[in-house]
Amino acid sequence: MDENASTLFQHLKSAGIDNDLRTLIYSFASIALDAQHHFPKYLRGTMGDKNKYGEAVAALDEWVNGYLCDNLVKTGLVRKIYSEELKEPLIASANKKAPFAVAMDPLDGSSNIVSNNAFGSIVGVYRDDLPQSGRKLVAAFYKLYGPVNTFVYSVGKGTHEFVKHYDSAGNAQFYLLAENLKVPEPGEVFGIGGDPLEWDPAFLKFAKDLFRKEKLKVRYSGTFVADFSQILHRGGMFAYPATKKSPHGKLRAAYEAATMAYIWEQAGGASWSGKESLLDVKSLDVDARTPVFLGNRHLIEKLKKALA
Ligand code: AFP
Repeated sequence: MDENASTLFQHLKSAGIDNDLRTLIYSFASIALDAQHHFPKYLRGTMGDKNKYGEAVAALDEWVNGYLCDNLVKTGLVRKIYSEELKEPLIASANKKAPFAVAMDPLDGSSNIVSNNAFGSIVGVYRDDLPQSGRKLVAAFYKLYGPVNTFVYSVGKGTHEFVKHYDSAGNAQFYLLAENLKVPEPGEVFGIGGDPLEWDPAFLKFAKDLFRKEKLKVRYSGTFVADFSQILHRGGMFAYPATKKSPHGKLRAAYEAATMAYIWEQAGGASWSGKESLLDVKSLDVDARTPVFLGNRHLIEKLKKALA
């Protein structure tokens, strides 16, 4: 890492965004850093309840959601939080006039907790209330809790990546790792979720061609943020398509897909839901799922033809 690299704070200061948005992004990055110190206490166990998708809730899911919500409210900048782990949106009654509504997946990839593989937190920031399409995002960011901790954000002026490291006083900071990341061409890896036996035959044929003709290699971790980081750095495609059993796919449009598509398109990639860019998906149901395809532009063009 370049020891003179700018910090996230400095980078946001020169990003030409208003003070509130800058403070929210910086605060979230700090909150997520603090949260991680507590992870060892919550690595085992599940809560009795299922979440609104009928999935088991890990102890860490529940704790991270609570910690992020409480601390986002404390910033005074968020009036409403929509979370994958909340049955109803959280209305911050003390912040009624606050500028932002937030959609988040507090702990993306919870099946990886027990095996100590990477997982993350995904946050999309809106000025207008949800439901909204991703076109209305004013900021999108994620934290990847991996072998090192990275934080990636976009405010519509490129996609920038930071890494946690320590300043000379021993305080943790995020330092700039890569500015204006661009999806590498021609693309190297393919992260694919779901059961191939359940895929639409047209998609299965397309997927085979990505191996045969495009020579992509498989990379799949079961954490969207981690698989996204692979394609952001290597190019290629991430897909979680519709299946016979799940015609809308698995990933959540507002909590995962739109936010990551924003970051991806800002890095020069293209996204697709099977019908439109993931940034155009607008459902009246904030909890809706969507098929997800993120890829190098030429791969998404091929996909559109394959699925037409
Ligand atoms: P959680 O946010 O509930 O942990 O969901 C993880 C996820 O939505 C996404 O991160 C992965 O890409 C996908 O599910 C993994 O699903 P499979 O276990 O079906 O591969």
